[in-house]
Amino acid sequence: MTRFESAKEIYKAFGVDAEAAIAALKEIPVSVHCWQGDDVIGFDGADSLSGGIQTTGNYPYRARTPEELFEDIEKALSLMPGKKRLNVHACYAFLGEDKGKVDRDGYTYKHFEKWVEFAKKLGLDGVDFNPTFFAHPKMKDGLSLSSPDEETRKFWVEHGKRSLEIAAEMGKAFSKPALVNIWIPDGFKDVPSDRLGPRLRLKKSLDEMLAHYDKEWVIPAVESKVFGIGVESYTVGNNEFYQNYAAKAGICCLLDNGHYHPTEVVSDKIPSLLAFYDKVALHVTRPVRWDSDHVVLFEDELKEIAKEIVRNDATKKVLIGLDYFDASINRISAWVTGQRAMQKALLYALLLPNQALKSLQDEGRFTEQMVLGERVKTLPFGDVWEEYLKRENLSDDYYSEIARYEQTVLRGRK
Ligand code: RNT
Ligand code: ZN
Repeated sequence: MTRFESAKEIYKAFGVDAEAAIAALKEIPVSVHCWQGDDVIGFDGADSLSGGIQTTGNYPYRARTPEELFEDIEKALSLMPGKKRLNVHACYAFLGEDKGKVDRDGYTYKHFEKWVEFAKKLGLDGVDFNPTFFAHPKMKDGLSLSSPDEETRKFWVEHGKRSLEIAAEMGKAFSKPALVNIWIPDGFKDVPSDRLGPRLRLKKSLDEMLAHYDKEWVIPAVESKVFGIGVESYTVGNNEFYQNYAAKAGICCLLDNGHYHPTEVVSDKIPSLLAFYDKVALHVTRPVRWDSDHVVLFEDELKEIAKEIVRNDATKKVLIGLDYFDASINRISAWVTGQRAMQKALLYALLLPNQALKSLQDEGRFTEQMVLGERVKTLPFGDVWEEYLKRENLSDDYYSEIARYEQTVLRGRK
């Protein structure tokens, strides 16, 4: 009997079908962010990151050109199991001869066609898109969509509109809707004198942006945040603002698990939103003391997030995207480690006797619920994970391949 066969028997005794878990896992898309490979710099002119977010670390071999980034993404994706989408930011536009002539308010689908071709070549499930409201000279006093300067505000509204148009083409290209996530860094370092004005302007800007968009192929989402580096005192787009906006506008909320107070958890917010929304989007990250965007690891809160997705039958409702950027280690390894952690957490949740646990709760049998909850923590999860990797033609050792790639490809980049 193989280890997997033995594990299957053990899970069966708990009423869990390991084959069904593997089959279900294969169908859950995870959107892989393009921005881990180049420290969130992009192709459209920025040479550093700003807007309250920061990449730290000096590991060499950052992808400096579109070619290098594509090469690295291809390598990283080849080591990731499961169904994958690619998440592209507007600052990764291929401007070509438009460089210096067309700004973010004028980007069109043609500037992103290479991403779509690339994703198709790799056999991905689709592409998601993000307008980039940061690291750009048109940010005025740290504000974009909430700026009191009408020219600035309009510029960013136009960028948002272009982004929704671009995403519609991306959605059509795969016959799968594209998520368009709106995150802005707008906020103040110190105590503001007016907290409402910026929010009213943001509301107006979103209304203008979302007045017309392709409802068939685009899923707009808004991502809230509690604070950012340099904007510690006030964030325009906080949780209350966006949750109410999304509810009224009939769009989606995106929860980034680095964007709340340190003891607040996103796992508990998912079911609250599922009670009201058809879809909920996630940015899965790992905040360490702040929104540090560390590489996602197979940890307790990630397991809780995965449980909420799986046991609420929400694998089609919760749109999972990754959002971390670590420049202190091999960036390809960072990418793969985080994506695999997400996959592990989903498999872990799929292998739990969720129905039995729910029944115990409903019947008030809390002692047994606790005991069963503890017993299942030590089931042979690793053997099922190994089997899943084998079926995906992958090995648990992905580092050897990354080390080889570092030697043969990355080292030549100096
Ligand atoms: C920033 C947000 C945002 C960005 C990406 C690059 O705090 O999490 O989602 O990380 O858009
Ligand atoms: Zn995010």
